[in-house]
Amino acid sequence: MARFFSDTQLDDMVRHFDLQGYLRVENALTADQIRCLDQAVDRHRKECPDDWMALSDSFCEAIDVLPHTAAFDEVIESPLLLEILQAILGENLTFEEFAILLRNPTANLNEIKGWHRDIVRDYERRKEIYAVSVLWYLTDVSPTDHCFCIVPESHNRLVDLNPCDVAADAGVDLIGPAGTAVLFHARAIHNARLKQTSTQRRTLQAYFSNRLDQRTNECAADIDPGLPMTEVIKEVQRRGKLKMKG
Ligand SMILES: O=C(O)CCC(=O)C(=O)O
Repeated sequence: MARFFSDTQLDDMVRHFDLQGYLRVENALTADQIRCLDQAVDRHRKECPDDWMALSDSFCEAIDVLPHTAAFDEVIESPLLLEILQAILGENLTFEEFAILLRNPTANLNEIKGWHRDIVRDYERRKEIYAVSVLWYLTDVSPTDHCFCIVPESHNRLVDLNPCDVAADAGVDLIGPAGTAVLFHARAIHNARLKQTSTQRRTLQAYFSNRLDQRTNECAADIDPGLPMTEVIKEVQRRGKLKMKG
């Protein structure tokens, strides 16, 4: 296998990820890849308008993308990212889910999701969450753009922190130029920090896990399969918030 990083660099990245619950990798995509992927996002919006869900006025997401196009396969199969993911998750690394996330300019800075952990939204089941999520920024995310933010160590040392008790301005903003990848432990408490003057942020997202562990879609397993996906996502959020409040 091609080696993008030395053993020492990989060890440092794994140590940072294990301790903090996240890792920022600049230049995870080339300028050519960013351009092609950006065009693929535009194509998907035009050709599959029904795949897109508006979850709030800033948040628009497409989750059933892969059956329609192979344009994003190279991101999921990125040898550079797989090298890091394998160092973190081991030989049983497996791909789980893919989505496109758009964060549009908005005057409403109340983020719909709020501080949360992914997958099993039930606070009591937080220790079951073992997936790693990767966000690839297709647009520059400057300090004045909507950004992903995270509470360091909340996947591990601060695992008993309840998302309901996290102050709105807490956490670390993860900004970076287009092409930056952000890896985070799905158990780490995170959110989107919305900014008044943001341009549209375009992000690709994939979840990876260990193939022997629980699958990431288990949290929606008992929800009526006839419900539109927007409603399923809202129901998962609603249940999670209820559980967090006890
Ligand atoms: O758009 C963002 O930065 C937040 C994403 C998020 O909350 C999630 O992936 O669960």
